[in-house]
Amino acid sequence: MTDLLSRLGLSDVNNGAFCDGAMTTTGRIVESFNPATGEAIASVRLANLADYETIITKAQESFLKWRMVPAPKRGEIVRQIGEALREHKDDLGRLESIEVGKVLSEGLGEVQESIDMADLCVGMSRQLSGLTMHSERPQHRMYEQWHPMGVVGIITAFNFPNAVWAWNALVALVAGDTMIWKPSLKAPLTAIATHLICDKVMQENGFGGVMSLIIGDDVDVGSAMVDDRRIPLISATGSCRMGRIVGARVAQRLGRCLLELGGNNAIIVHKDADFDLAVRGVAFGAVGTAGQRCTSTRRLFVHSDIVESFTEKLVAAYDSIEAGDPLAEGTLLGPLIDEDAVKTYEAAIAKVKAQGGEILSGGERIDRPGFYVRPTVVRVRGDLPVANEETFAPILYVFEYTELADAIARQNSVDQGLSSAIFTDSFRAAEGFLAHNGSDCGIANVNIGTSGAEIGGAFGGEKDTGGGREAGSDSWKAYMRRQTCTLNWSPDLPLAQGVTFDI
Ligand code: UN1
Repeated sequence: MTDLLSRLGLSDVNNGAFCDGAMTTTGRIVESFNPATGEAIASVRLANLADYETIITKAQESFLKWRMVPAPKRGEIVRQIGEALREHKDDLGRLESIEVGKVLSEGLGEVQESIDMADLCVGMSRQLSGLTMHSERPQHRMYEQWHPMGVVGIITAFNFPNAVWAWNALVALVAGDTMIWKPSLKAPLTAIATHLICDKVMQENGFGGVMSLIIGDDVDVGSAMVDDRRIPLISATGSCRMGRIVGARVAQRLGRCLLELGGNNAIIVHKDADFDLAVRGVAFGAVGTAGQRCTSTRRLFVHSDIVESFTEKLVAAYDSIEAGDPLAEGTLLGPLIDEDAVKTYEAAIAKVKAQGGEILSGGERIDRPGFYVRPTVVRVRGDLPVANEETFAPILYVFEYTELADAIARQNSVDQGLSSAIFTDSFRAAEGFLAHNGSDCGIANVNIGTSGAEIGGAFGGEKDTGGGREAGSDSWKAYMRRQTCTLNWSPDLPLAQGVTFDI
């Protein structure tokens, strides 16, 4: 362990702020725990408001230089960041498994997601293109161009402590922005290691200060960032509760917000679904990452013709899943992040029982060190209000339906709108699910579960999920400012809309 930490530039007690190198922080000490054992890994001395002030000043200064670097040259530096992440993939993925309890293939997969982002952003750096329009005036030209925006504030959650940063940071880099990253206090070591790997590349290229990291409390550092007019864009990933606060505060100063918040994602298993495919898709969506993805599957709507046989197969699959050491080969189920998460799981199970849900599998804490719970399947007949809540744990609520339209309506009936899926071999059912009156989510899949999206698409969702889009497609537009330009190369000054003003 000590070797792994030192290879990643970490020590027993780490500074909580980095801007063109480590800063010396003096705040309270926060320990990061291995959720599989409950043991401390290493700790961080938190940063304070004075550190924040140093960082924002430097981020603004660095912006003046960084924005003038041609985008493809910025892309070339992002290519080098991708290489550095490749080089450290194994160590970083392992650290993530240790710090947040993801099974190793998911820890490595997350670093791969960041590498994929780097590759995407290299190409993106040559494609930040605007439209041209035809002017109504003779000898005039109209077009749109995209400029770097400034300092971007990136707030991330514990569950994707590497890739969600990369979704934002690498796009912001090619867009010409500088950035301040505030990670979750539950996964600070992965954040420091990620920052050190990537910022080394920035420093070697003469651009230290473009990327910075601040680990501090929400009440001072988080608040300062959210309210700071020097940060034109805050991109925040986390709970709906957090997003409501951040969204309102940023709106108060008329700043721009990119929110990627909770989900209460459902899979519909239609009567003609391929059973094996559907069981695997549902199990990965609901049990993978111990149900701690914003895209985790939380609700299942199964056609009444197959509900008994499908549920039986699913429960058999659940019963075969053993919890284990996230680093051990073959482990499918790791721990929840901390004791609070176990309490939240137990509180939800208590509500299930009180509200009349039938627990078919799981429903309790696993008796071993760390924060393990049994993945749980709940059969719902009638109403179960707790199923409308996003519990960040592996609890799956199974409903039955007869009409597809009804299943889609019930799927859409929750507050969040992140991810959704249908398993079917019917072309009509699939298209119906994807139609304007189909799924209301930002992500809608056919014969694929709700989680594990590729970075090439825009990622995010509607309603209480916050409406933001990160990662691929044209998400880069959120990190740049648009400018509409009209150029007159005629000897006259005609006015638009036929207005005359002759003096
Ligand atoms: C998250 O849980 O916040 O689609 C992100 C997925 C991953 C990202 C999840 N690519 O499940």
